[in-house]
Amino acid sequence: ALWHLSLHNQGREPIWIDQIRLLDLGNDNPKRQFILGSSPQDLRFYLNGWQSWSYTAALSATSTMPRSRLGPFQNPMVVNPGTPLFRQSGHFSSDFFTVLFSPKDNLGLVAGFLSQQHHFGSLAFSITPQPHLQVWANGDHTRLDPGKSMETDWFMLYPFTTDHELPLSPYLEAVASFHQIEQFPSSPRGWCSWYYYYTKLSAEDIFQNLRQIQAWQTQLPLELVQIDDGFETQVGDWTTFKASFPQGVAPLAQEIKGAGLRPGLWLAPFIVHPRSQLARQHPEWLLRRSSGRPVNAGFVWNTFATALDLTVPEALDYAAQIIDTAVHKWGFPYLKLDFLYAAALPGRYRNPTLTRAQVLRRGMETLRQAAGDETFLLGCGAPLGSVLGLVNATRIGADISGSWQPEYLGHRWFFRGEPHMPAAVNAIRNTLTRAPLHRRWWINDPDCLILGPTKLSLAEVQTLASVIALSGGSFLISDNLTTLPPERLKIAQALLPLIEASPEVIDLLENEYPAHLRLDLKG
Ligand code: 9PG
Repeated sequence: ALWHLSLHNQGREPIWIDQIRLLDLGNDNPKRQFILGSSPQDLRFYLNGWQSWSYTAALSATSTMPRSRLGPFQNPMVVNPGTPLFRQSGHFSSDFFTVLFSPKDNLGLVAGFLSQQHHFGSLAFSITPQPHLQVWANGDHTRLDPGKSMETDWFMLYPFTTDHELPLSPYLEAVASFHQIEQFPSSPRGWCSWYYYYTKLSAEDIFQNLRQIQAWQTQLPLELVQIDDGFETQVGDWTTFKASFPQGVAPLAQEIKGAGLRPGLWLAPFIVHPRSQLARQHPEWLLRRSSGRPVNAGFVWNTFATALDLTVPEALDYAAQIIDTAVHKWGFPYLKLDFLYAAALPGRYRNPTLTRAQVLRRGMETLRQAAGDETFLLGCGAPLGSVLGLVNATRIGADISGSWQPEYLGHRWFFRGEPHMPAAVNAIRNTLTRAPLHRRWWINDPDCLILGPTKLSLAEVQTLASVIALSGGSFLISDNLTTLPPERLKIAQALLPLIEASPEVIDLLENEYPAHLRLDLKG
């Protein structure tokens, strides 16, 4: 017996499926029903997480959505408040797009929004009481004039019946063309300070690693030196520097550039440390809950962070100023812009007529304008649909770490299975499940390689490094290069040539993509 998949608009308010202009289907399919195989139990659901770090995988229809057990510590960061987290098996949600697929019958359905300019689009699929897909644009205005109709984003939906083509391609390409994404730079190859030094970083550490990169220029030709978190006095206070950076970061940019390399800098322009000067001097720039307390942007840097309200013009100006300073005054042509979701938390915005998605999108447009078109922007902690066409690369998974499974302060048991926390296993999963986005929407950033001795076994280090290299995305080593054992350096030397291929070669490879490397939702 064949069963039907139907789109309907019950159960969640507000749902605008009737206002969404279905491409392809038009009025030809008034019942919006699709035959998707003989048994709902055979279906797979592709669950796309909201932002860079969010869990993404294809789940079987009888399984349960993974969710964090850390509640208000994690969820403000990685979960879209407008997308439900189901606890029952057979109930799933996804952000921006999804794929339903029956490997047994070789039938499937791709459903997704073309943009996130107005709303964070959400999708939910349940196999009971009968299999159905719900699609809605989050109605998240803090104040909506009654009777006023709201614009939403285009939505695309199509069935596929064969594995002779990449089923996601028409969707991914439609999204790219909507955002006029046409060409991609070559994938960055370099060094990043974070996963060895964390915030205990000094200007001297940057100099020493730079010297090592120069010394290895022939055996390991890197081109980017990216300074991560740890130079600023506090997250939010971007123009005051820690004692370990006595001259700030501008001389480092000079030095890196002088060595023929590209200087990169980490910034998190929308998130605010509660004990920063910024929070103290401009309490009116902070996004607040209805209680008046600043919003919770998640537990990071051992505190509950908060965020700017970008509908306060001075707050948005401040964020843009920092980008302008980093690019044009300090001399960084590469910026890693992190914790971008923080601009779109639920709260009492000064301008309540904008949706959270609009606030973030406008914030990102402003940052791109401040950076100029020539600057390489990497989006991190970024709701995927919101940065399309505005960044050159996007982090597509959780942070890697020196341990395979998530752990925190040495505790493992409590954090086991956490889906979005820093861990090699979480980074690798998303590198695989979001591989189709690479060079269609942006350059994928699978996060850094950690080569040196950690809790990871040598086999785990090799696995992590191989997955990163084969992804074709950014290839950044995050070790103390001056103490890296030669046999660990060899891993990077063996893999780097894969990334070095010119964009032309990569395009050619992709056009001739071997069938066995295609996104295989059966697997
Ligand atoms: C700098 C880091 C690095 C890293 C980024 C981001 O879930 N968490 O608490 C969480 C904390 C930090 C974090 C990601 C998640 O890392 O991804 O590469 O730049 O900030 O502070």
